Amino acid sequence: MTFPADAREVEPLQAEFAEAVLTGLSQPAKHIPCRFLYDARGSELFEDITRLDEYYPTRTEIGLLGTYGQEIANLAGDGCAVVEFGSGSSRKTHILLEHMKAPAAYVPIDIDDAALKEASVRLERQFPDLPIHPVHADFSQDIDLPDEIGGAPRLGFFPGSTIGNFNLDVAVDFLARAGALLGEGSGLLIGADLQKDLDVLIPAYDDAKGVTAKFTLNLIHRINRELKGNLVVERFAHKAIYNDEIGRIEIYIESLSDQTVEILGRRFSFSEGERVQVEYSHKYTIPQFRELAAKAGWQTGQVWTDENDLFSLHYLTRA
Ligand code: SAH
Ligand code: AVI
Repeated sequence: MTFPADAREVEPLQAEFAEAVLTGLSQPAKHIPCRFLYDARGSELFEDITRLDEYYPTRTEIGLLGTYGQEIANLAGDGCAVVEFGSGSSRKTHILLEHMKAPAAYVPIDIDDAALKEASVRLERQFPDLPIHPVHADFSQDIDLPDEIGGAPRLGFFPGSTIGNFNLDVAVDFLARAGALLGEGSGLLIGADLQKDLDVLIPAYDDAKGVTAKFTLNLIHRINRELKGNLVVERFAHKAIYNDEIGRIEIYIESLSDQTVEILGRRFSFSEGERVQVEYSHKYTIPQFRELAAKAGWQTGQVWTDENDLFSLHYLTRA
């Protein structure tokens, strides 16, 4: 395995965190971009979410990959370099790799270095002959693929419906940049969560054990630790609502009282009930998602769904 120099070193990432928090909390509608939810603890908590009964996306997508893995591998062809966006624990990747014929390399890309390294070491043990080239980077910025993968055909893999965490226009922009990065003739296997009844959707983002709340509120601990914050976590709450008009879950940190806090020596006031938006999770219909992919220059092809129409996996190609 090769660990190239981080595309963005730790210091700039922390400066970006400071800038995002100070700017985001100065706006009339307070917000912090969701990528900052994923420090080492955030990634662990996300893993705990994926194992909750209420959180259907992970097990459903794993089921789809198991059932249709061979069909997917046949579409991708032999000798592909698999490039995974937001790889996290890479828990789904082995299912894909096991079906693929002579994959040329695996390139996991993630903003959380700890998760990236742990997953790469684990996959290296599982696939000792597969070259693994982890890239520690923010995929919302321009990134380069490692030179080592050379001219191998590329299969992008973007599971989990992480695409849903982008606003719709940002999602189109991301898909267009991913297309340019992967290049002509590449494929992209992408998971997209589907619209469904609220009695299934809401508990997936507001579970009985409070794990999702811990994941959201971990951002407060991160602010306190990394940005000299003095926020008292018990004075805030996790709030998940469904925006029916846009078709997305919206996650907020809600202030439980009027209060003033300090971050990096600056004061921020919150009124009781005021919310800081920290994540969106868009839910699509299949035609909506295909339209979004087409807008970004991808050709839409096969779509696989589970028997309850909870989740969809799309195979896109780039001419
Ligand atoms: N692919 C895994 C993990 C999804 S969780 C799955 O399907 O279960 C989302 C992952 O994307 C996390 O590992 C997080 O660290 C990563 N991530 C979020 N925003 C990112 C960004 N802007 N750049 C790179 N990685 C990001
Ligand atoms: C990573 N992403 C696809 C998750 C989702 O379902 O939108 C993040 C998440 N946030 C709370 N629960 C899960």
